[in-house]
Amino acid sequence: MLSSSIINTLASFSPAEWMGMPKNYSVHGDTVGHMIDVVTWLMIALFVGWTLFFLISLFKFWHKKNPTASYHGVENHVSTHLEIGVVVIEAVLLLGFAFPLWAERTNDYADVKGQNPVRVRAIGNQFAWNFHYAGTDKKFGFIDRTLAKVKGDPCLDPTDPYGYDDFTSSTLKIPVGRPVILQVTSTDVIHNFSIIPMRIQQDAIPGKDIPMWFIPKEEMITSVVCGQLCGSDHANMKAMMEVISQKDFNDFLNKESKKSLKLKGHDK
Ligand SMILES: [Cu+2]
Repeated sequence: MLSSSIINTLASFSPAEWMGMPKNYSVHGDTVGHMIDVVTWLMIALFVGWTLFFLISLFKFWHKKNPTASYHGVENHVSTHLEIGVVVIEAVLLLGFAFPLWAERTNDYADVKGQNPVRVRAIGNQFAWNFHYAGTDKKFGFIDRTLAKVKGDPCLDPTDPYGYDDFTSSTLKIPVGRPVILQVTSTDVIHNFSIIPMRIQQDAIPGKDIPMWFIPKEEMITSVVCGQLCGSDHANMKAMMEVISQKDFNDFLNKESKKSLKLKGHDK
């Protein structure tokens, strides 16, 4: 009884969260969190093991006790067995945890596209994020990357009517409980769009719109950061993300779309 309760306590303990990883807020996030925890346990074991080995070596091969060097080296095979053990654990992590998780994510993407997802383009630039919304018509205007004039430019073709109500925001606002597909891109160098509380990140590559998706479970406010060293001010490359109610999200869309139509002179 006691041993099973100890095992249960250990299994529910998250070393990654203990070391500062924020709580999970996405539907798929617990499986990713579990994998991060298993990897963290392995790293803790390796850290403790290597530290002990270092300390034992310091004392065992102390100069005073061993005035002449040994030319035979290690004769037993403990280190070989340990190395094989680590390789086996790493193979299990990759084949047993990472691959199935990745397969699940890519398989589910087809279903998510049919579940009325919210689509937003996340545009990285040195050193900020810009979020491009399709507006109330839910259709993005034609994107022509040769039109890029400023940092984080959504590169909208001004002659495409689908783009008239498109707008951009420096805060990422998304509704709770609905799949979100973010199309991640960049207008300069490679960045990485990283939402730690949603347990997801994706490289932002100039010239490509790469989708990443998740379903936020609760209303919350957090910061989204750049996860790829991208220049001198990389550490300050962050933006706010707000998970809000569907009603608040609709109000936000309507208000910003109207503003955009007015600004571009298409509000008649
Ligand atoms: Cu960056």
